[in-house]
Formats: sequence, structure tokens, C-alpha cells
Amino acid sequence: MTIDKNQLENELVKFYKQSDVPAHLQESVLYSLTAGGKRVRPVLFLELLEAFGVQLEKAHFQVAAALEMIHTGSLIHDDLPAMDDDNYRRGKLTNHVKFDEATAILAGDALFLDPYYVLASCDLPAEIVVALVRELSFASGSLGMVAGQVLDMEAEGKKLNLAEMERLHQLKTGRLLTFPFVAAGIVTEKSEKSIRQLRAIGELLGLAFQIRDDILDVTADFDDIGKTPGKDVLEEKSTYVSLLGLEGAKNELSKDLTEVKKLLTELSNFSGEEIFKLIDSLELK
Ligand code: GRG
Repeated sequence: MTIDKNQLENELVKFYKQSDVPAHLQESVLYSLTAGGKRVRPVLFLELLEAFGVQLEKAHFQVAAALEMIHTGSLIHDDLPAMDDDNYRRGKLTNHVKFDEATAILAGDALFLDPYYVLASCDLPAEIVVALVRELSFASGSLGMVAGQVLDMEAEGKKLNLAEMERLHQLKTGRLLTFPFVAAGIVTEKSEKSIRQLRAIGELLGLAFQIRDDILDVTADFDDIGKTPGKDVLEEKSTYVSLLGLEGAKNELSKDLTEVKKLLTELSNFSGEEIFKLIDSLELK
């Protein structure tokens, strides 16, 4: 069974369609939320739930939406002049270019805070909601994505070794990609041991995703992927491609994706055809 993408899209925009949200903020947030993201993280979460035999309900789509809201906010802030200073993302003007810098900062702020309102309002048992709130904050705040972004800024002009790069990306990209795995374990009330297994799989997929991003940064036609070359390309920062070579990075990506699939098949009560397809779609030949 495939998930209802329309329901995900509806949940994602619903919060900002409320008349109490100021019109200018509404326009800016909705611009980025509907700018053509692949929805990898929320789709992974929903597919994982299905793979564990869960009948999807509105609350699950709300958790998925909360996750994509944080991701979108991080992209808006990442593109700001004080960060990557990018003019284009997903083939469209970045939020601060389309609107202005203050609006983009506030749109990001909204997208970092509103997910907790959405989570706290969804119809799931209170212990599950608390665990989800804790995990989403862990993934995105000073122990997760924000920490990774700080390490990334500090790495400018330096050559990192593989272990330092892995740490940086585990935080910057990996934590939020791990959330769907841990959250699926929380929602299905898995044992601590199973949640540890799910976290390890998510971390490996997070790493694979970053290797993929580094490969695309050097191989993709930027017009095709709709973004301008990142600072790592322009400033010759350490990337998986610079450390492993293009072929080495592609091999590492393929090896990690194969391992992710193997680890998933070892989970009990898991039947995830759609997840395997999604993981295969991340391969770069
Ligand atoms: C306060 C949560 C918070 C964050 C602020 C700016 C910042 C700190 C962190 C930046 C994090 C960042 C931009 C990581 C890059 C992750 C990455 C590989 C993004 C691309 O993800 P895709 O391919 O993008 O899923 P689409 O466009 O499909 O949504």
C-alpha cells in the first residue's frame, strides 16, 4: 500500500491556513512549504509505520507534517546571507530573496516552533507525544541539527578528516533523518532494544544521504536540481567526494544503502516493500 500524499500535503499547510496567522508570514511559510521538496523524511516515517502494520490515521500525518516543517525551516535559515547565502533552492528564489531577510528569519522561527503545537495537539497517548517532542527537539536543536550547522561553520577553510566529517553530518543531516525511524518505534511502542536498532539504521541512512548530497553537488547540473553550488563546492570544504574520490563516494553510498536494507530485513514484524523502493531510489550510478 502507498501512503496518501494528499493527506500529507494537507496536514502540512493546514496550520498556516488559519486566519489568525498574519498574511505576510502565511505567504512566506507556505511559499517554502510548497516549493517542491521531496518529502523524504515524512514519507519515510509513514512508510515505516505501514511496514510495522499500522493503519495510518490523522495523528500520524500530523507527526509527519511536524517533521517536514522543521526541515523546511532549516533550509530557509541555511540559505540566509549569514549562512550559505543562496539565491535559489529547488529551482525557485530562496525565501529571503523572494520576500526579505526579516520575513525569512521569522518564517524559519515559526517552522521551528509550530511543530510542537501540532505534536502536542495530536490524538496520541500523552507518553507517546512527550517522547516524540523530546526526540524532535533532540534531532533539531543544540544536540542535533543546530550543533551540526555550528560545526559546519567552524569547519570553513579547514580540512576535516573522515571521523570529523561523519560527526558533523551525523548531527547536521543525520539526526533529522533518524527521527522517522525512532519516531516509528515510539508510535508503535517498540522495546528500547528495537528503538536502538531503528536509531542505528536511521543514522546509517543519514550518512548515506549526506554522501549522496556531496556527490550531487559535483555531478548534478545545478539547473536540474534547482540550487546554486553550495559553499562546500565554492570554498573547497571537505566533502565525501574530496576525501574518497567520486567513485569511492558512490561505492560508499551503495554499500551503506545495501546495509540499511539488510538491517531493515532483520527487524521483527517488518514488511517494507515501499521503504526498499524509496531506499533504492537514493542510489546514484
Ligand atoms: C533551528 C532546526 C534549526 C536549524 C537551524 C540552518 C540550520 C540550523 C541547519 C541547516 C541544516 C541543513 C540545511 C542541512 C542540510 C540537510 C540536507 C541534505 C538537505 C536537503 O534535503 P532534501 O534533499 O531536500 O530532503 P528537499 O528539497 O527535497 O526537501
